[in-house]
Amino acid sequence: MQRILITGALGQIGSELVVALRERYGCDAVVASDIRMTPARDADGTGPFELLDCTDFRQIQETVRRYDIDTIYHLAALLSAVAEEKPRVAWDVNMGGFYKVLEVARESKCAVFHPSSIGAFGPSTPRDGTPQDTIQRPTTMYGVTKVAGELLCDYYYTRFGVDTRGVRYPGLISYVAPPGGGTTDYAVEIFYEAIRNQRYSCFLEADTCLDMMYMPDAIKAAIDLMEADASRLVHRNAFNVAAANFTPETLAAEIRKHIPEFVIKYNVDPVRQAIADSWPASIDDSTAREEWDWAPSYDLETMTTDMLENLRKKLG
Ligand code: NAD
Ligand code: AKB
Repeated sequence: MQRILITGALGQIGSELVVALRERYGCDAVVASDIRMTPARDADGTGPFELLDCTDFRQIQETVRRYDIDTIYHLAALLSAVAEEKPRVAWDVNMGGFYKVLEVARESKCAVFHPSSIGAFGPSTPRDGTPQDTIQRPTTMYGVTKVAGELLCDYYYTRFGVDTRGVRYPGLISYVAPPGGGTTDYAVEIFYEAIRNQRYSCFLEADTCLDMMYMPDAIKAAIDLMEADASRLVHRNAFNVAAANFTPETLAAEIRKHIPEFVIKYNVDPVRQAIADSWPASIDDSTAREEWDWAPSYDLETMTTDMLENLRKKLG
């Protein structure tokens, strides 16, 4: 029986991963945790929740022992834009926290899911159709922690046999919880503003092309990889996964099919633009398709339709 701990469970991914894992393995089998507790809710409120700072080794160790955890989905981290504002904190949380999670996993023989990012690439990486194995010299603190995290995963697997697995997510789009301060956040904000005000001021340039993914596919990727037949996994860590590929202008045009009066303007933030410019325009996810049958369900059209429908319900 799986007994799962999720760190950073109140964030954009965790808010939906907790629900999906509880549906699959039972409510009591999934312990949600975060450094904060919102007054209104503790994850989805249907199972155990712990206040847990992932930089505190003892807290992780005690929680894993108390609940007899065998699998950790480690989501606690600072995202790219926030990490550029606070590089020291980003190093402490993204690197220090992950190292401690891996140490507890080694000690208690837990499997670990680690979400890396397209941010693990940099300006010297091939920009189009970025391969699975390629140059990784990121120029952001976020990217530095993601590459180091990928390497640590490989190290803990080969040196200690810890069952580490991970994907490189593109920008994630969802309506349940807001994004946590990334460079791709525009692709979520745009939907809120399209419904509320029929206009949006975008902080990236009109033709900034990036890979994106709808949250149901991101959740599926995490669970499918953790359940994949280990004997087929050549890479194990940091699989490129992609679903949709577009610019702000293309996304605005797609939204306009549903909200014809929608207008997009541009007020470019140089910091986030520089981060986006250092990332691939598109990544090649054929290795994930070969090794664990990765296949997304949503493209730009189906994601936009579903996002607008659900966000309209949410916003009343
Ligand atoms: P998020 O910012 O929405 O959530 C992160 C959560 O971590 C927050 O709830 C925060 O309170 C918590 N947290 C922060 N510091 C903590 C600490 N010291 N101890 C415990 N919890 C702490 O992030 P997310 O979008 O859910 O991302 C989760 C993971 O997925 C991150 O590693 C991120 O880099 C990665 N990722 C996300 C995206 C995306 O588009 N959302 C894309 C690629 C990779
Ligand atoms: C960010 O923009 O920081 C994240 C990511 C792609 O890692 N959404």
